[in-house]
Amino acid sequence: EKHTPLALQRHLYRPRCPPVLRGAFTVRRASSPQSAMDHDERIKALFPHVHHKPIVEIAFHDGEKPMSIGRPLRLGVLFSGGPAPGGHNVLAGLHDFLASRNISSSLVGFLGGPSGLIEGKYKEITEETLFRYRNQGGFHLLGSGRTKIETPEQLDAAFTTCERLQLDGLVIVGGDDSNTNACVLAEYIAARGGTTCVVGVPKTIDGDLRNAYIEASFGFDSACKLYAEIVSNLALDAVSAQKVYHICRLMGRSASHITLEVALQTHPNLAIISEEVAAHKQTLGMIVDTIADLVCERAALAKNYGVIILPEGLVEFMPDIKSLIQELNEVLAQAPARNGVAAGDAPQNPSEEADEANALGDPDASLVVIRRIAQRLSKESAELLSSLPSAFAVQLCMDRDPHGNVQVSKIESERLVAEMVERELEKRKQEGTYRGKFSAVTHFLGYEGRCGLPSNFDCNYCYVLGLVAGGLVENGCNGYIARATGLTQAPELWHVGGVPLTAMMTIERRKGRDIPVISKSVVDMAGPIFQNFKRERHSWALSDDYRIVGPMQFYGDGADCLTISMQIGD
Ligand code: FBP
Repeated sequence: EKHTPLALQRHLYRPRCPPVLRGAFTVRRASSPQSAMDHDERIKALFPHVHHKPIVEIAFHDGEKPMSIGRPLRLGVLFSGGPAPGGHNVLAGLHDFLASRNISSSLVGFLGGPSGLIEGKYKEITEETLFRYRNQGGFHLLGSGRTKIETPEQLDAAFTTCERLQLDGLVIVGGDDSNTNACVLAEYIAARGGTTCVVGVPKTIDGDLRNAYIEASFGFDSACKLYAEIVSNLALDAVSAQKVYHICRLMGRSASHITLEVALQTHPNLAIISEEVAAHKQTLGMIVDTIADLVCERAALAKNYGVIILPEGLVEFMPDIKSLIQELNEVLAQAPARNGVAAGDAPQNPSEEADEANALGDPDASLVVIRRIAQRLSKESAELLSSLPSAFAVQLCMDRDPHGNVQVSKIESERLVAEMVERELEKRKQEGTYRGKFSAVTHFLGYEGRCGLPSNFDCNYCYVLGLVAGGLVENGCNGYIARATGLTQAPELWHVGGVPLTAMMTIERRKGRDIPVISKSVVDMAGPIFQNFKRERHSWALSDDYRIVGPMQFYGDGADCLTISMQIGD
């Protein structure tokens, strides 16, 4: 197989890491036992075996003691949740750690995410299987999934697999929920007298697994660089052709870190940040007005083009849409939602009626059903539903998950906003307050950001996290997450070690139950990253101060540059 010079360069890239990880190292205590972020007593009661442990750090092996070869270890690893660039380098780090300590060690990868562990589906990871995946994007060597390990049956099945395969360690590569699950599993295994040590690795492009202990999740740096490249290309298109507004929705369901970072990198005319929308209780109408005002102001300067970015999770942060969704969930969940039509029976309730209209693909029937659903909503929500472009009303009422809930991530908020702005501008035209031309092209920048080539940073970071996770397992750090700190410095200067997962936990009420969770970090509006954006954004609105970032660099100047928000920190 012939490789391009870049492909070859990536295959041969040797991740940089702190020198301590290159030789035999020890893991030592670096703090007193850590309390949970909040609700310490409740967390203690839930995790008696893994709570109140100290932070640990990796340090040079004490030179006076003889260097020892590690005992052979058998390790399992799985990817959980959405892919993020760099995941394969976690496997590479784990593999190389094991190989460096004892060549009789082995690494198994569970297929398709946590379900692979539950069902005992795995494959051995050897240098031969791994070498083509080093420094490459995707999670496809193993696959990933969103199954959770939380019910008694799932926990028991996971435990059984660990016992059957005699795993010394299990490394779970995931986001906040997956690491919460990792902690639950660590506790469960310890309580049953198992010896498998569960260790987490912080992953997610969304960047919302970040707290006092974890500086960054892997994947964020690469995904933002790719999205920024695309947004700045669209900005160049806008200013060149001078005829359209590019409206882009960027991934990140719960937090707007990606949108904020891409805004800082590319200087769009407008960037909407969900956390600010929620804080200022901005309704859909207010957001539509903000965009329409911008379009009018730019039109007055003869600029009928521009770039607007918004986060994937926006709809859930607008108070009016949020209440509408909550009400719809209640009305539509009156009967189990199903795909397709009730066999033979006449529709019984809104949920079934919606299914039927949807299955028939009849837009008029759908609208009749939506009108009927609206009758069961509060006055405000009914009015909002009927004011939405019909495609969105249909999307809200008909596209539901297996629990009957509205699938918020499927809502094309960029199209919703574009259509409503168009309507608003038409109104202003009639009133004589606007005379420009508005044409919007919408984009969703999502999945393409999760599997691209990892940046040098993510290659290094993931490899280091893999090595560290191996070290944590070897030292029996059950219920820990691997970490590296000082990430704005050169990798050779990073500090590495582990933090007990319970130290990052609190209790939150979700779906009517109090449960232990690792909280998602959302954009801190008082923090330096948002404040920096707030200071700058006004100058981006009318001027075309687009920053054209170009493709991610892998060598030469700028190749090791971090995303702006990681450089500023919160
Ligand atoms: P993770 O938190 O699992 O890393 O996934 C993040 C994400 O990429 C979000 O940005 C997005 O909302 C979601 O995954 C989409 O997930 P799915 O693959 O299930 O459509």
